Amino acid sequence: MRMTFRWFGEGNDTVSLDQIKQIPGVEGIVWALHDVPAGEEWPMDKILHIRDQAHRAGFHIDVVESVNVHEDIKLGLPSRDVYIDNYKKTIEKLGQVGVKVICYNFMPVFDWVRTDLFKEAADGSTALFYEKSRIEDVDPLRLVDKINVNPSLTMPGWEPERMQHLAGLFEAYKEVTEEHLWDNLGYFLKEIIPVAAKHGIKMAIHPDDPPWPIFGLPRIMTSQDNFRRFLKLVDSPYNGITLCSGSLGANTGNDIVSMIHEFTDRIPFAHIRNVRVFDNGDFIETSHRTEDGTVDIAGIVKAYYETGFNGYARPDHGRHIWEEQCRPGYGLYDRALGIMYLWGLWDSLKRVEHKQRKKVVAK
Ligand code: CS2
Ligand code: MN
Repeated sequence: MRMTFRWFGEGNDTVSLDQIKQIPGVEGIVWALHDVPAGEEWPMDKILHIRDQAHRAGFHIDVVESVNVHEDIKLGLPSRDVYIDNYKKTIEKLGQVGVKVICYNFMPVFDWVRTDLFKEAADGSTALFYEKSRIEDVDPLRLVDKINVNPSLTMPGWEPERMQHLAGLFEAYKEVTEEHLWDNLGYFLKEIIPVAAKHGIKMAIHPDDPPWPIFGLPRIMTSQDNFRRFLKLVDSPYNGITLCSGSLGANTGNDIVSMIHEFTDRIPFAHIRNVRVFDNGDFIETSHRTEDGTVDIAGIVKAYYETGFNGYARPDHGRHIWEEQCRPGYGLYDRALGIMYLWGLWDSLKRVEHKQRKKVVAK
């Protein structure tokens, strides 16, 4: 398990590279050019700028999250070919600077969706929260108005520019079924995977978060069956998964341990975090500790250990604790605690294995 930490870049993150350096065992940052709109080719000078900063701080830049996919590609519009071409050029450039994994997602319109970014827990910490009824009963276009009056609801994928086009986007997606989305994903993969393979880059799709359709928009990266289907779209080691335990874990029907065993050679990147799912379908993000949520983090780390996982991992979202002011879900403290929990589990598995080996040798 090669530990990494997401960093949003200078001026765009409350956490510094120097702080990340003090978290034990972190070897690389997970990065992106957050100011380049989806569909545009990434400029080399900006890529090199981040690379140099990371290298100076002693980190590698092997993992990019995310190179976002333009809506026209997901919609399957004729204009997609231009955006796919730009995507290929970006892959090529990232290959030139030694990137090994590109994380992306294929969620229509929105990235992860929550109803509360700072939901307070009994201990005074706050965390990202999803209140099912608030999403299900809502007309997304009316939700946009609510967000405008309450900026704390702002989420990735909810940028003001995007909001302006929201009505048009919903109109465009009206006719798009899950099967269309599968076709459009297949088309995209057949174009980009050969380019990624040529440059030694593993593409790693992120599950939909939450893993079910919202606002009447189709979502397909949601379950073990669908990931199995996804991997067959292009059966190549360069077509892989970012296995995000928190996203998939919001549906308690998802058996993440089983997914790790089944998809073992196709998981170049692991997001490890916990959530607590309530009986009514609401969920809140918790500490990484197994007991605090409904996701079996200990079982997941054990599954990675047993399958000889040698890919990249990162703690995913964290709570906001010790009064830290930070990007929602992306503070320093709780993610650092998460890393230490993951190392604790990992190292004890290693220790047990060595002891068992010694016993066998002694016999
Ligand atoms: C989120 C997403 O759960 C997560 O990791 O932070 O924003 C994620 O980065 C994207 O969906 C990946 O493309
Ligand atoms: Mn994730």
